[in-house]
Amino acid sequence: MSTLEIGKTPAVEHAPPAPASPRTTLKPFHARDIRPDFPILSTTVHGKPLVYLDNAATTQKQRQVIETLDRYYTQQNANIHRGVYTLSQHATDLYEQARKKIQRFINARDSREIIFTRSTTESVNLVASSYGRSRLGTHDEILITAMEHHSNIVPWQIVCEQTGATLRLIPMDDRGDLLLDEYERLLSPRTKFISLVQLSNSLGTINPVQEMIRVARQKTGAPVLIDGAQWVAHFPLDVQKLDADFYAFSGHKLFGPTGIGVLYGKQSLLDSMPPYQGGGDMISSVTFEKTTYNDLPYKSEAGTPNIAGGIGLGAAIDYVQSIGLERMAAYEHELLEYATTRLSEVRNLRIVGTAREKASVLSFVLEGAHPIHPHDIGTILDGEGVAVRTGHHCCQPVMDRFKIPATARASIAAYNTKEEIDALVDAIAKVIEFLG
Ligand code: C6P
Repeated sequence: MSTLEIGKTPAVEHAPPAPASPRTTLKPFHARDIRPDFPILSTTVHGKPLVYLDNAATTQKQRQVIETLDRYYTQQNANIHRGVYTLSQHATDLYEQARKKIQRFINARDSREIIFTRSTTESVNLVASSYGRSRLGTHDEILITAMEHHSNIVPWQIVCEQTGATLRLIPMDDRGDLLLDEYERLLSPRTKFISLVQLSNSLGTINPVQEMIRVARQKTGAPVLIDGAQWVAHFPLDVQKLDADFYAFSGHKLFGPTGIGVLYGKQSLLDSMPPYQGGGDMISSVTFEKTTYNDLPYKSEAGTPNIAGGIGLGAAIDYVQSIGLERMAAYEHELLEYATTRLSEVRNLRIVGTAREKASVLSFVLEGAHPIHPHDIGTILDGEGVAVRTGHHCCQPVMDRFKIPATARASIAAYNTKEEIDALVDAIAKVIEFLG
């Protein structure tokens, strides 16, 4: 029953987050403790149980998030920051509570430092457009790594085209580890912005971004943005300890809804930046002669936002915190080691990305006398119910660096199991049997 009772606040958003289920508080963590919370994981594909190993693309959603979205649209939907009526004020409260949950989740100093965006992509574009275009010029350099996702390359290329700044690359070795000596060498008074991926979606490399920020502080005054798209679902995050100036991530890779993302920014920087977009909500007053802007965070959030998405992301964060990211990370580490060992045993399979510190991602190619194209691998795996991503993973320069057109990529989340890794390996054996 979904009768709307205005004024009667659903308990879930106002009470402190309850554990997702009593099972999840048991230690040590195992995937079976949370799998029942994800309805899609018990479905079938081509008559086979779904083995979902494309978590770097997007994670599956748990009942708590699905129910939060359902409740929002059936009982709570109204536009926010606009209405004096109860429903609008309640929706506003829920949305702003979600912002505070995110603040606590990443340990930001102030909830005004949390900007809702559409995605990691939009978060990077916001900083590139607003900070990049207004502050950078000819002779300035922007530093990124050689393993960035396109969304942390192209916005900076656009800034370079518009301002005359130059894009510089921190190279990596054949394992997919950054060359940190080169990084230090590249840092100079010309460096005016640094944008680094924390966990590579194509190689699985964990970059030592805290140390890289520390070194940057010694050598330049350049702000540092961290692309945390892949990090947030796997490890705890403390933006103050990290000392990042900006941090970008997407809700949908953190068990939350699509279409909602976050940009964290230090307040002083966000305050000093011109607005990214103009429109409703981001203004304080408008006349045809002059417009003054709203305070943070609203200055950076023009127009009606993804209200349900923000509230749904809050529910996803409640869920993850009720389990504990440290416990999930320990389990995932063990699973990644198991998967690495099992895949390494497959004849003619080469793992692309063997960095010292890795998480979640296993990219591979099948070589030998008859190399098999990753798309063919993906198609046959799909027939076995195994979902992996194939292609360049929005990292074409990484493919060029490793002189390959594409990889097949399995990426794990906390709900994956060793049995699913075995199913992946069995399905790869079928690929080799058919096409090898
Ligand atoms: N990577 C993948 O399959 P969006 O699309 O804005 O939510 O996230 C962009 C993005 C930025 N940085 C990194 C490191 C990423 O992995 C991604 C998204 C997905 O690998 C989709 S291309």
